[in-house]
Amino acid sequence: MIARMATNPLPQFPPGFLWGVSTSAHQIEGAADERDPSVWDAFTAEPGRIKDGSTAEVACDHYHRYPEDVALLAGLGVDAYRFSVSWPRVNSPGGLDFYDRLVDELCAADVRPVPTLFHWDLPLELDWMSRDTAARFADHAAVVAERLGDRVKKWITLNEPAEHTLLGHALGAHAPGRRLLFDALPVAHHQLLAHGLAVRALRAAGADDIGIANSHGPTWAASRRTEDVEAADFYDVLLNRLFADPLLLGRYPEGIGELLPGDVESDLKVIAEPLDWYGVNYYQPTKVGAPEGAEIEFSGLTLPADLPFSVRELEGYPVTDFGWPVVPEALTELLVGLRERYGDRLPPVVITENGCSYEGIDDQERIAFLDGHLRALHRALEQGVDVRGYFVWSLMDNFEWAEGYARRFGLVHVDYDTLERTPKASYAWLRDALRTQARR
Ligand code: IFM
Repeated sequence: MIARMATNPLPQFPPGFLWGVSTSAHQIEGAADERDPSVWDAFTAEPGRIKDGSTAEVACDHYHRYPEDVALLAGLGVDAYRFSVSWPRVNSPGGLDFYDRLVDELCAADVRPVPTLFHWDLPLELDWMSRDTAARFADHAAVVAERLGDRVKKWITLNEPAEHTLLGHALGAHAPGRRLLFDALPVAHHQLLAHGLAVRALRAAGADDIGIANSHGPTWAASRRTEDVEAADFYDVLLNRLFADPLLLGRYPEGIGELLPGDVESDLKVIAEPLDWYGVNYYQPTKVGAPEGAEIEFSGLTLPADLPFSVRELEGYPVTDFGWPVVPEALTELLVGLRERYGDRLPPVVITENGCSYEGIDDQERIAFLDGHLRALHRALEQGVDVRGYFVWSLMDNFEWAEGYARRFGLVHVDYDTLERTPKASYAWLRDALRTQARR
């Protein structure tokens, strides 16, 4: 385990800054036969849905190997571990016992547990097109809080409802595989409502440290031409404002509320329940221009020709093995932009995901990526954005949804034949970088 790349020490982050790593249940747990099915199990079983034909039935077998994984977290020296609680597992007999054991193991290792209550693995019998799913999610939140709330202090309601809506329900590239395009909007609204109801349920259970993990990235117009700027603005609404505006401003971006079912105004009061912090998942900026009348291949997706925008290639930047451009400075721009847009309505920010996919154990590119993004984050702090924590995606290589196991985002390599874990160079680099931080 050698972190060869010589970098200058990172700048000092404020005392109490929360350092962590993230995973999600469906991507690492395995033990699919020891829980109820989710929409992802059904989707994966459809031929051609997962690029390498794999399933998450075993994944990293974290369900059985969690003590080894917690030891890796302790060795890394992080303060916190963001994982997700599988809703179908919670619904299964004995399912919550697993999270009980995991949380105990984390506490014993002095790593703070930070559960996400929903990270895309919806119980198979539920459907986000139905409003009732929001109420069911609040029940789920209450059940988990009652069991874990004595040891869990920091909570995340949803992970990336934007991706779950767009990829899962609008474009059909993720479970449940629907291609509803703009008719998928109720899925966004019902997840937001679910979030607000869950915040109330968590508060009723005594929680006072609640956030959400929303994906964000700057949208760059392909040119200054009006049609490109308007198309980029439309894309920005879908990716950045559709979820953040209702949460932080208590209203939908112009033109959206009218398209939604039910008493939207009264739902917005629930959705905008005050948050203790706001989680940002950042990966890349996107260049967007006017529609070009052709299908577009983007990030492993086929975008239809009839969208009111077209995503363009961002030239001049290195790319990860996934083809995602590496643009650390866009993280500073994003955070400063969020502060400008939401002002005092923006609670303290935590970066709940940031990372990259590269092959290999001597992953010097990942070290450069993390180093660059942490410096960019520090520049946002210097510019007055209140950022309180940073979580790397991901602790270990895992099931990357429709890409299967082909994309490796981990600080720890997983051999999918033997399930052996091998810390990569980036693991040693992060461990050593954290030792140079004053921390408390
Ligand atoms: O693996 C995903 C994660 O589940 C959600 N955020 C983005 C990651 C990388 O694609």
